[in-house]
Amino acid sequence: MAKNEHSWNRRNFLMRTGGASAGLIFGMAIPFARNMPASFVPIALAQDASNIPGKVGLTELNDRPLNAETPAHLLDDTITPTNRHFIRNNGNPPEDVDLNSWRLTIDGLVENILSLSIDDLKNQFDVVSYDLLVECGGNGRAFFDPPARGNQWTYGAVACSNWTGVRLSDVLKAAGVKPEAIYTAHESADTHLSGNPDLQPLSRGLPIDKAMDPYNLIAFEQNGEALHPMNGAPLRLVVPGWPGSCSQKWLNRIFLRDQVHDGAKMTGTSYRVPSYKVSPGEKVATEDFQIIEAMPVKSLITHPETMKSVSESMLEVRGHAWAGDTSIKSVDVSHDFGATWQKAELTSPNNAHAWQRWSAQINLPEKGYYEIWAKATDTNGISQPFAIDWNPKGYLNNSLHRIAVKRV
Ligand SMILES: Nc1nc2c(c(=O)[nH]1)N[C@H]1C(S)=C(S)[C@@H](COP(=O)(O)O)O[C@H]1N2
Ligand SMILES: [Mo]
Repeated sequence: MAKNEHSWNRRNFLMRTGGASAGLIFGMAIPFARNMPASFVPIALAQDASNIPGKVGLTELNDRPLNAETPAHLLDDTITPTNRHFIRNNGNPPEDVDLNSWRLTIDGLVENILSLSIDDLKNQFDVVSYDLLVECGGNGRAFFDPPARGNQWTYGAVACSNWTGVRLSDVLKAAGVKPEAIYTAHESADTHLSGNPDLQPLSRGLPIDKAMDPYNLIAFEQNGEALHPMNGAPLRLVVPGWPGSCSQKWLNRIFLRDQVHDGAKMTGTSYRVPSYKVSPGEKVATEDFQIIEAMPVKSLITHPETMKSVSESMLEVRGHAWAGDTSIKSVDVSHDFGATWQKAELTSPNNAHAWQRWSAQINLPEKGYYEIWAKATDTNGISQPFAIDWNPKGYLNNSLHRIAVKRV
């Protein structure tokens, strides 16, 4: 909490002092100051390291439940190392996890109830590995104005690790989904923060069509090793393209239902947005909220690190871009507050649902403070917006990423 207050104060401080609009920042000239809108906030975020075992350089937002994000420049790898994969917990993770006695039950509206050990999964189904992107639905919430309650994620509640497991669709087929089933429901071994054993911290589900996407994995390995305990060891779902909450960690049960699943964090305003456009701060009735499905088009600048000083005029800028259930057509970058844009080079994804790398060489014409902005466009021609599409719980912020660069 204290850290969030700190960054809010810092933002307010920058807005109040108005240093940027005076054409100076950190004592440096801003060559493109004339392009900066009034009440514009230059980027300046403090970063804290945390001490979570097996994680390096994450910024801890909360310790109970544990929530930690990754600074953008530590997400520069094509495949996110496990020690940099963010953590989003809604409850208390299970302790003393035993790999050998772990069972995954598939029941509800199925022909055959299954109870599978991790070895059963490995022996009875195709084992596949994919690079799959997981992004929290609340990534970017910190920038909502008026603020939205919840973890104040900035940019780093997103990662693309290499996951190994079996296809969710193969396991569902083996169980034999009955025709009346329309939704999956997922349960796990983590416990509710209140300590009440009758409550679950999170139990999400998927419409059958999405559940049958061959890229959804029941994963037991992350980057070639056992899952990190905070990323769901020994078994989790990875459902790319949809909010991270669909990727149930510590998975021990999937049951099939003939109604939309109504487990913990499926109803009310959790992982839901108004079904129509609202203006910032508008009150919306709970019955007007709908479940978030595919995540929107987005990009991240992972190099250079924001606030870095560079001495050359030519600067390599790079990052990733992704778009829910579709892919990226182009990425454009600007170094003059959006007055002009240049096309970045873009690679194909390693597989469907992986993020795509992009890079650009940018010419900074003179010494001073610059911002680099990146804007991705998906294959449907939809681009990232400049302004946040505000909603009460602060979900789906895909406004374009900006970093600060000082040419000295
Ligand atoms: N069992 C369980 N699964 C969970 C959660 C949780 O709290 N409990 N959090 C979800 C949310 S909201 C997100 S964004 C992702 C984050 O995955 P990660 O912690 O491995 O990065 O896990 C999801 N799976
Ligand atoms: Mo999330």
